[in-house]
Amino acid sequence: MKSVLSTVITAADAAGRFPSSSDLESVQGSIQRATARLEAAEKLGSNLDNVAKEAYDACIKKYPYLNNSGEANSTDTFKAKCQRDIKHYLRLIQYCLVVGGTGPVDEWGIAGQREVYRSLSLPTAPYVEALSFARNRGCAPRDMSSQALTEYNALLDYVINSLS
Ligand SMILES: CCC1=C(C)/C(=C/C2=NC(=C\c3[nH]c(/C=C4\NC(=O)[C@H](C)[C@H]4CC)c(C)c3CCC(=O)O)/C(CCC(=O)O)=C2C)NC1=O
Repeated sequence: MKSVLSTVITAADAAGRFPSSSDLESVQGSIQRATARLEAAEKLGSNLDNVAKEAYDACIKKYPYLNNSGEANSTDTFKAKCQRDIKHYLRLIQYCLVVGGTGPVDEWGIAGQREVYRSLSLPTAPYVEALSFARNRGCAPRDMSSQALTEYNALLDYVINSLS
């Protein structure tokens, strides 16, 4: 799996050199943020079902047409899949917080997502709305420290951008 360390080492290796001091500084910076990221991972994990449910409710509220017959939130199966998809993204964000890089969401969430949604005729705007709701909902210090929230929000932004 990709992590901050393996990414830096692989890149240096591919260029046929040892990691430079700026490579190592970037690793060090990342390690210093590890406490904040692990806090965010833990707090998100303990509340993930609620965060996903709220995000789902917010996106359906914004796009109520999705409930219409034939649309993507019209059956119990579709509703469950929509909530599951949102949960997948949050779970992948949690993995990214733990490893300190975007590897998990790049590999399992973002690669190929457009093709999947296009082939299923799923609109991406509701995903953007759901994740944006989560993005604006998190509050420091109520939910986590401000450093932890910064790390969490950066990953939400990253996924939102990939879907926008
Ligand atoms: C780990 C990463 C990962 C992601 C992200 C993922 C997404 C994903 N969502 C799917 C389906 C789906 N996703 C939705 C979701 C929605 N319905 C709505 O109203 C909204 C637009 C949206 C929620 C925000 C629906 C309705 C389906 C079923 C579509 C169909 O069968 O036609 C499918 C097709 C396979 C299946 O039906 O399970 C994939 C691959 N799968 C993964 O493994």
